[in-house]
Amino acid sequence: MIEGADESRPRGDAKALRHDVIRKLYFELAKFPSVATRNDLYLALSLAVRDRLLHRWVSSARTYLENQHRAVIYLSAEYLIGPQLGSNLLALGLHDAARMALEDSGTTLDELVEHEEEPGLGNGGLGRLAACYMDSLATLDLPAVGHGLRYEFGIFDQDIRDGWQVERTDRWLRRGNPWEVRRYEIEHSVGFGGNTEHELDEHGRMHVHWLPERVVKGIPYDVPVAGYGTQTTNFLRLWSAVADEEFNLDAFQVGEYWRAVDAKIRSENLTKVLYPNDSSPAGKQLRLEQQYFFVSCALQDCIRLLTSRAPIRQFADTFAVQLNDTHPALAVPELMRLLMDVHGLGWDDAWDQVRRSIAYTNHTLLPEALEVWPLPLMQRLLPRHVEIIFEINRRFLDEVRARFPDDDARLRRMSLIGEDGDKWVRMAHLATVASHHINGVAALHSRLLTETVLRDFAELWPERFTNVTNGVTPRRFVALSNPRLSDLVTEAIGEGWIKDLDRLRELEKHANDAGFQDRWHAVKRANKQELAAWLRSAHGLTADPSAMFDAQCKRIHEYKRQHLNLLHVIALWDRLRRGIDDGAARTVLIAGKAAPAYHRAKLIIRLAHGIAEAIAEDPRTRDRLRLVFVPDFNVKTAQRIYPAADLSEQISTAGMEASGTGNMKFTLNGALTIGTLDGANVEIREAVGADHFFLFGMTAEEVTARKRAGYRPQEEIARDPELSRVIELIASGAFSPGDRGLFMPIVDDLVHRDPFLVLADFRAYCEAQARVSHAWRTPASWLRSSILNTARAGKFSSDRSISEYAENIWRISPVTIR
Ligand code: F58
Repeated sequence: MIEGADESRPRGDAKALRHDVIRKLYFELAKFPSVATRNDLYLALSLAVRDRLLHRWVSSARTYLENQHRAVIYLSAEYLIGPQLGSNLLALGLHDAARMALEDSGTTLDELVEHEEEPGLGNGGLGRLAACYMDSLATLDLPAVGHGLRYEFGIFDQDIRDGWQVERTDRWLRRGNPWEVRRYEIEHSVGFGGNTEHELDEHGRMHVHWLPERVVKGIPYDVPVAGYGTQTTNFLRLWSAVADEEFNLDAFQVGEYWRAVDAKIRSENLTKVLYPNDSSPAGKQLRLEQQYFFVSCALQDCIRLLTSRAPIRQFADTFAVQLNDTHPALAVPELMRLLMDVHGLGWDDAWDQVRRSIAYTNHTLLPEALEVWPLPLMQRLLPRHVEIIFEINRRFLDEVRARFPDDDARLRRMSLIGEDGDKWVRMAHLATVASHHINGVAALHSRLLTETVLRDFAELWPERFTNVTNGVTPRRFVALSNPRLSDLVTEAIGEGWIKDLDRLRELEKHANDAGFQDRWHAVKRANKQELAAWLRSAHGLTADPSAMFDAQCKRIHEYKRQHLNLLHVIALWDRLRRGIDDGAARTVLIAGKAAPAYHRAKLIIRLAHGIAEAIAEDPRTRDRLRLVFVPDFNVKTAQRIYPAADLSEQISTAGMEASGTGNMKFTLNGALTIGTLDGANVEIREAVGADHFFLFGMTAEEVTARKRAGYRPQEEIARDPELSRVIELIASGAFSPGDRGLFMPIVDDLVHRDPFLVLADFRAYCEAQARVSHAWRTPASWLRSSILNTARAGKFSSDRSISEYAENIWRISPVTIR
């Protein structure tokens, strides 16, 4: 045993850091300073910072190991962690040291931070939430491991060509990834296919053997997650698939080299690429394989750790397993299988462990987003798991039958197996039946969950259902991305807010102070100038920093209604052409990726570009209105946009956005919201005050009632001449010169179906926008509202969310690292 950890502790001053950067250049990268590229310097600095992280990480691991604390096992198919250098420097308090360490190196810290390519291991809100939660878990000193997948290619990069989205593969690993540590000593085998054998032993007990047809090996790459202002450093364990045998020897010996290599390639395809779908899951076999692969690795890994020091029966006392949506729901049958078939527990004991360890978070009510897998596919791929699912279902339906006798319709609704001609495994039902708690992600969403998709379950087990409203990390989304605002806030109220976001409330006392408002304004203006300069230099786009920055950034989806935003932009443009100016110049920023197969979403992006061009070409309008589509929305671009926004667009059809988290990031950065009563908007409005929020549109109940009564979008057009004109402008080819048919699919759908009630909310939206313009014309009161938005947004810290999970769902408490 080699001791001496204390001598190994790297120092945090600029001189030591500089020394280490140079050593990393020499001994990790085989370069000397005068030939080092920017990437070399980025890697060298990151590796030097990583040493400092690893030191804390090792202390954390050691403390957890010695004291056997209950830990969170967060299971998520996605983690959208964003670039790591800046956030790790912030957590370690090394920003100034790093800046100084790079003096006369030929580069600057800002350049190196900008150079980093972010790991795009997620689609959108759900993946980013998992990353915020990992940050808060570490910051709150809660022991946690996040398990996920190490996709070789993350979410695609979005290029725009002639106004169309073009996808480019995300080769994020090509220049090296200094933040991961491969664990060579750990690997787990994951089986697929084959069949099961049942055998009675001499005591009459059944033993089941699963004989998989093929086996893939999972190897872990760990990414440290440092808490802010604490020693605690947790980690993400991302699993990568490799072939079980480097070569299939039999095939090799008979000279079939290609067949031998083929199996290897097939195994390694498993973790090649993230499915770029948001809201509707891909029903692809490979996706199911990915899901099973990572939960199996994660659970085997937990059991490996547990059984090295405690009996298997302590699983549930040792681990609180959280399912981030249903993507990891195979954890339920897999844990049953491991406990029974591998570790010899009986059904009841195994089920008790499952029920006491697993909890499930639901992120969507959209019917097309609820995951189901074809039963035959699952039977082929995971025969043993299907047997277990059937047995869970049999016992579960007996329980339902006992509570609700003679109610076959209910049994059919609740079964884990859906039958509508074909048979499906309903993953939300599987997750719900096994979980001690099921939560939605905002108050409204959690209520609707118990009234709609999981209604029968909530009736059966009301005590299991709860809400945890989402939150976002103030470290990345304020302290790191908005340094000007952070400095101003810290000067006014001290730096405690970064770990205790409710302290922002102390800003309220400055909200009426003209001097403070001026400084608040100066921060926003500088952020807007910086964004405008970047848009110009990186993309050749024009934004006007003296105009209101009106921003909508999120995946492109009809339910999020970017097209409602566009209809309003067209109305403004048309008014300007007719000499009607509401006195508020605007730059409307839209950003977001469309799923590659979601043609309507891609057409909406194309429409945005058509409108942007028409406005920019018209000398009567271009100085008063701009539409800018910001390409390739990801964590890095997000960090540029939130600090610069004046107005946040949260305009989904009520009842459809589970929570939203961008809404919180905008609010924290002092943007005012125009929004519907949907998701967490409801709580944001409650928190900041109705006077500082521009509300419009139907409620979720009104949406349901309206649809039930038979909604006819043509009637909306008939009674609203401006709406009629706007639709007519699109149909006439005003935004697609030479091709009147281009946007017809959008027009037709709005006029004849309009499933997201865009037209029904159009007038109310325009009226709310008129209130926005009116408010904008009185800067002092706008600034006051802006300050109050920030001051009252403390609730939306992910620290608050994680404290609620820890207390009410996981029952774990903080551990101080020695
Ligand atoms: C999002 N879901 C919700 N899903 O839409 C959003 O309202 C919420 O704030 C957020 O989760 C966090 O709770 C979401 O992002 C996905 O991206 C899935 C990816 C995999 C396929 C199915 C959708």
